[in-house]
Amino acid sequence: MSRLVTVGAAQLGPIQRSDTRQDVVQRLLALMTEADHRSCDVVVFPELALTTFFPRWFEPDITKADHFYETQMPSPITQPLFDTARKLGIAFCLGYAELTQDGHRYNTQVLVGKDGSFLAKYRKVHVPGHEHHEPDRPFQHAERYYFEPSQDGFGVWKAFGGRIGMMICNDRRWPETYRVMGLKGVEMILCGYNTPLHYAPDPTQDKLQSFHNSLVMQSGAYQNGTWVVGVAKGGLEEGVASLGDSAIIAPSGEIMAQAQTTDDELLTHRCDLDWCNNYKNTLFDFDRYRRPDMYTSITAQRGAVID
Ligand code: CDT
Repeated sequence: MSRLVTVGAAQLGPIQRSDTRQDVVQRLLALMTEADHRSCDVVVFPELALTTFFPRWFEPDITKADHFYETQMPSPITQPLFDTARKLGIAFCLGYAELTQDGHRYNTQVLVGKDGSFLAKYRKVHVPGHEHHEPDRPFQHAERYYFEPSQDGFGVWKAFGGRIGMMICNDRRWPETYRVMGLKGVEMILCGYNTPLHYAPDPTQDKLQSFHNSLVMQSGAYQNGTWVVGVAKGGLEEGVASLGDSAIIAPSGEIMAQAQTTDDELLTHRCDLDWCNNYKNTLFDFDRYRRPDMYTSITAQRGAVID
């Protein structure tokens, strides 16, 4: 028996500051329509998919950036996404900046079901970058100013006949992200990202952006026996070049589909969730082979610690 989920990784090209939400929603709807033609069950959009990646600018009065955030989901502008999900019978996963009623700011991703109903919300745990203006950088990465890290941790939800998890961009670089979800039996992780090619704190990493992106998602998939769907907002956005390379990765760690452009592009794959068991029940049978007693405390280690 197979549990098949056809997933669409809906990569976006750049969103410029002058692009309206309505413009962007039209692009997302076009990708959903194409996903329908390609029989997708679920479409995954990138991190902060409704606006330009605004943490590249430092705005000392944060309230002047409020217009980049959503205060409700759906809103009158995003409602067509929910209506289209229901009409086409396609679920979607969408990243956006969230401003809550009580003034909290999160980097958020929602999962919406095939009937247009809300299934799950995830807020980014690993928030990278810096809190203060750093004028020597060619552009800012002030995510830690614009977003607070989530205290909710990593959820795994039952959907599409399997166990679905979510993570956002920098989360994908941390093995704990995958392992916490892996311990909850995750079978498909949905991840949106915005990754500038230039990393100001250590430019030697610039040429490795594509390699590191694949490295972390392929190893996270393999070591936890799960599908990983990584979806970029790529291309040249407000003068900043960002990585494309969206990919659908199997529990074997193999890339089954990968973006060829840094523009709006839909990649699809028919994912068999039962393939996860080939890894979860063998090499990565956690109950049989993991050694949590060896991981919980450094004092549990009998080996030498070299000063
Ligand atoms: N959006 C996001 O998390 N981007 C980071 C960029 C590197 S940290 C400045 C990433 O991990 O891809």
